[in-house]
Amino acid sequence: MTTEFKLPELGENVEEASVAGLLVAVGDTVAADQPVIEVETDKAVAEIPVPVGGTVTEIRVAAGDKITVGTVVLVIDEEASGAPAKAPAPEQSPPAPAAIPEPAKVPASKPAPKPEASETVRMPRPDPVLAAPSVRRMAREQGVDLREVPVADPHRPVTAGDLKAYLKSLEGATAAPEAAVASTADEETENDPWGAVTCEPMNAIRKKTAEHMAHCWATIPHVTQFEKVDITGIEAVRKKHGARVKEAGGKLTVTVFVLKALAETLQRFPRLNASLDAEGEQVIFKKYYNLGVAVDTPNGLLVPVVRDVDRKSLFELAVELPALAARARDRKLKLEEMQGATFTVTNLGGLGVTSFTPIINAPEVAILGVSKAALEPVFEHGQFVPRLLMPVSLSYDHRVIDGADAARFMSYLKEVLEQPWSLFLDGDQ
Ligand code: CAO
Repeated sequence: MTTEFKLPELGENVEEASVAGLLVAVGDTVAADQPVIEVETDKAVAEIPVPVGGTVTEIRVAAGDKITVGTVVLVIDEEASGAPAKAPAPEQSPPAPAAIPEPAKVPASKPAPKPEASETVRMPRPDPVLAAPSVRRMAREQGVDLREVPVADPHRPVTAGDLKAYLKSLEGATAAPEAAVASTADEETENDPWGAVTCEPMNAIRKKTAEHMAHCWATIPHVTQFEKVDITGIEAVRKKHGARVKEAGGKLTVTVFVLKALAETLQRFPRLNASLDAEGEQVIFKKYYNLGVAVDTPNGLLVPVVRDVDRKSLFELAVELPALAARARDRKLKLEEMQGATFTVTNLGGLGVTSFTPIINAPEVAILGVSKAALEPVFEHGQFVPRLLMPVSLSYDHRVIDGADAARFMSYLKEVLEQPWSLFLDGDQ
């Protein structure tokens, strides 16, 4: 049975996305829930999994395409699941061996010589040639210029099948394609004029992060203010109630308190819960408190959003945050879970960082960085006492927020974080 896999709903008001990359090729066997395509909206990059397993028999989109919800992305033959790769449909077929020019034998790690000219390779090719990241990587590791891989239709992406056929034609050895696939796990060592280097292609998340960070850094006049917050009281509440939260599947970490305190502080200082319109002429004040939380994942930085933090109890947040972070790390986030933030918090304290200047996540106008809490002697009532102090840093957009606004915001946030929290574990503030 064949199943057409269509682009699913991506989130509220998101109808269109561009294809950032294809993670499979025709002939690949996929499992249910395996990500097969990376899509990008103006806010995020996400990998979209297929609901069923089988063999990919057709791919109907290419990297760079703009597609809408409901577009058929690829076709899966469910019965062929686990079976050897099936021949692609005729119109998608890689060129038959006869169409491949007679190759010269070359070592797999050396750049391949250009094949003899043929009808197939002479056709105009888009530049850069379309291909999934996995195919590009395989080509790079085999020293193959993708423009040299013969394809029947130059406007569809070069598939792993095309590349394997080309490699096979070059090497004349049946083991070559398998060797090519296996070697994709290794990094290729090259030399620049000063020594050995290895190259790693940036994945879609990394590319999006790079682009977004460069935009934020270059366009927002940042100022960062620093403060130290006494979280000795928070630590006591964490110790007292941590086990209860753990039983409910949550984790009562300091980030949870910071989220709650931020929601309270942002209500008092609406200028920091705002954005600047595209023309830079209006400040848009948000009446909701959705807080982005930077999560460090094996694939790069992701910023899922905890919604309506002002309406949730500490307890609820302590259950929601680790689940959200786990979904981010397992690549299970939906696009809409990364959209709609009004302010972002980034906590590097758990990683031992003692201070840093976070970059504002546009279109937001401020971000709070949290660093590592440590016991410090504090002079109180004529003597030094040990207190747990946590450094925080607020970066703000100086077009919208003045230094004095930010100072008042920080001072209030400190006050909220230093309040007796145990009163609020279950209830809303
Ligand atoms: N000071 C001291 N200890 C801290 C701390 C801080 N500021 N923040 C967290 N910790 C501790 C926690 O208490 C926990 O210790 P225990 O397990 O002993 O209780 C440990 O560090 C790990 O915390 P956590 O990561 O499980 O939970 P969290 O709620 O504090 O953080 C999250 C959640 C998602 C923010 C975090 O896991 C994460 O990914 N941080 C990295 C964010 C990041 O990459 N930012 C950079 C963005 S710009 O590149």
